[in-house]
Amino acid sequence: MSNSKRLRIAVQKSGRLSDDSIALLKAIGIKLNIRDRLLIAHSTNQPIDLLRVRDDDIPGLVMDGVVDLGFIGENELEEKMLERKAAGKPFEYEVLRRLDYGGCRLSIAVPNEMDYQGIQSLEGKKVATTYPYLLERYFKEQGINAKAVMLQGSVEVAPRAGVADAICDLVSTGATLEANGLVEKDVIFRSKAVLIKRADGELSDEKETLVNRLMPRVDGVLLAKE
Ligand code: PRT
Ligand code: ZN
Repeated sequence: MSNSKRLRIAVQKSGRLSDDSIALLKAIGIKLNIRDRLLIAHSTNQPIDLLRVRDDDIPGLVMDGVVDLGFIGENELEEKMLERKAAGKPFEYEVLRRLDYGGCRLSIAVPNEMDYQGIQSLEGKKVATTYPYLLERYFKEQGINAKAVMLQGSVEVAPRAGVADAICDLVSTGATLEANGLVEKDVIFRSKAVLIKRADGELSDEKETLVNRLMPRVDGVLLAKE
């Protein structure tokens, strides 16, 4: 549990959300001494520590109360929430702010040559994805009997490799789909980065005060960029 007196914030160590998240923390006046290989970074002017981890770990760290705040993509957050709910683990969190970076969509894409007449064309088919819970929820909502096949990487090559009939993956420009002979069909989830807080009511008064002092600064930075 996060019983340290210092506010603990989880950020992606190295990836698409890292630079913008660190830039936001710096823009709200938090001085950070980040050393590349270290898991922990201490602020030099605030009682704040950063935990630098893989993005996949961030929802769980917040939901288990190991950290107080976290920067995470809504896609990963929602997937992990569904996974933890199914496993009977704590899955609560509070969104403090939706941010202006990390934008992408989770979409179903099919091979160019497939005769796709809508989601019903996937009846009885296999769809490769890193987001099986989000995808199966969508299938259920649509009343489709299709199977989500979990792949941690290289999802876009699954149809060519004969592993699946279609894919469901994150898209931003669409260049990756095009390069792999795939066409985007159904957007199942739209995502941005969010700043979340543990929702178990365990933040000390000091930490709560600090968070309440920082949030108007976050709003100021977001507003200035509009
Ligand atoms: O190592 P770690 O586990 O921390 O990182 P990761 O490799 O899991 O994640 P990372 O850094 O790739 O992405 C982190 C988050 O950034 C995602 O969870 C999304 O919330 C967000 N994001 C925004 C994206 C994209 N845009 C994106 N385009 N994440 C991934 N992609 C990938 C996508 O999977 C596909 O392979 O980029 C490719 C498609 O891009 P386009 O431009 O060709 O469409
Ligand atoms: Zn990841």
